[in-house]
Amino acid sequence: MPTCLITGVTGQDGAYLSQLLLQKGYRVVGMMRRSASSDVVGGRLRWLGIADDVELVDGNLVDLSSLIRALQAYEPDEVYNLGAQSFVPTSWNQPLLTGLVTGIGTANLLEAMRIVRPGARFYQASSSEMFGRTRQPRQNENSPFYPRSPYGIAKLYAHWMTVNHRESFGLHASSGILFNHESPLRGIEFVTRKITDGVARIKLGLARRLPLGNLEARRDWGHARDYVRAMWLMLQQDTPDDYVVATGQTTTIREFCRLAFSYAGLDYREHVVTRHDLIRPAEVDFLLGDASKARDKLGWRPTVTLEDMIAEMVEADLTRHRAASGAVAWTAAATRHPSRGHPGPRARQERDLAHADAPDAD
Ligand code: NDP
Ligand code: GDR
Repeated sequence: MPTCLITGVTGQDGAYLSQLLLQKGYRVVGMMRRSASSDVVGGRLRWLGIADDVELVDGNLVDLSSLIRALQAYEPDEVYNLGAQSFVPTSWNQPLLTGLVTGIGTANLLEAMRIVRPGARFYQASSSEMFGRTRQPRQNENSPFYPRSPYGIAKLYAHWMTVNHRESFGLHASSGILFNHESPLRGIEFVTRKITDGVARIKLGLARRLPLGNLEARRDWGHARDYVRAMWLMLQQDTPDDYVVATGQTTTIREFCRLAFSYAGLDYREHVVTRHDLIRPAEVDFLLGDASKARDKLGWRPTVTLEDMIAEMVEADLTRHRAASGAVAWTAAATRHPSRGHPGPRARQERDLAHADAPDAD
């Protein structure tokens, strides 16, 4: 039975990747950083019903010794580095932390592998944010990088460290340059989930307005379940390499709003308001990925349409809010609104991080 180690196992992709690898017969070991709210933190794994099947190891990307110990203890065949400070707006408020976790953290893990487990295969979660202010109509593996945030810059460092460890030391290290991917397990602060959560709240009479920032930015959105399959495929290749993973379709935030609200029989123009403090100091205006290399070499293709993904996300948020009056659910969205009571500490923290992302409750 092959063993994998996943950093960022408590995040969206960590949960779906764990599910995929368990289905494929892997022993799945997930690295989890210590938290005072660990009962809430593992909620995505519980949502997928796999919490008891993933072995959790205490560790942190900024602590090299914890990475070395985890590699020594579990001797993984494959290591997936999904851990990061991944929210772009936070990276302007906490640029040094973002550099430390998202950038240096990757270098720590690569170094730990070089020392302890040089024969294992390594996946780095690189990002389309590295293309940033792109001038190319479609971005592929050869497109120039121009990151626009401390997050994008940290990811670029991590990306090149991955390439460099492959070329310098022969590590089987691959980098997936993934475009935005979403799901019902997406963090509430990211725009798609913020919108589907807002749609559900407005539909159920819990809110009337949804404040957003720039509605004209374009993103190439796919489904996380499809994208974690691409990660696994990369590590099954004889030769490590870098791959863009994207749908090849780009959509504005405005159009995403229109689709999500109309799915619930609502008109977004009656509910979405622009809040200027949600507009970023530097924006990535346009992303559209060309995943032909992943298609040709990995046989990877996306299977979920944007419309189907939006439907799945709105339905999940409606279900969460309907259930919220009863049991406490995994997410801030649910813990924040039960019976309009006080938000829990983690919900408050997430709301603050997202600049009071919750729709107006009046
Ligand atoms: P999430 O934000 O949902 O998850 C991030 C994970 O990283 C969480 O498990 C978090 O733990 C963990 N983490 C944060 N800091 C540390 C640390 N110091 N040490 C160890 N773990 C840490 O991200 P996604 O699942 O959406 O994305 C997975 C990866 O892919 C990230 O690296 C992201 O930057 C990258 N990416 C994501 C894309 C997307 O569209 N989703 C696109 C391209 C790249 P905790 O639960 O404790 O906070
Ligand atoms: P992004 O995702 O920055 O692309 O990074 P996010 O969903 O946060 O923003 C997408 C676009 O929506 C615009 N926007 C808003 N965004 C948020 N979060 N909240 C709002 O209210 C809002 N209004 C408009 C943004 O300006 C932006 O243009 C995600 C993360 O998962 C990264 O970790 C990953 O690397 C990239 O995707 C690919």
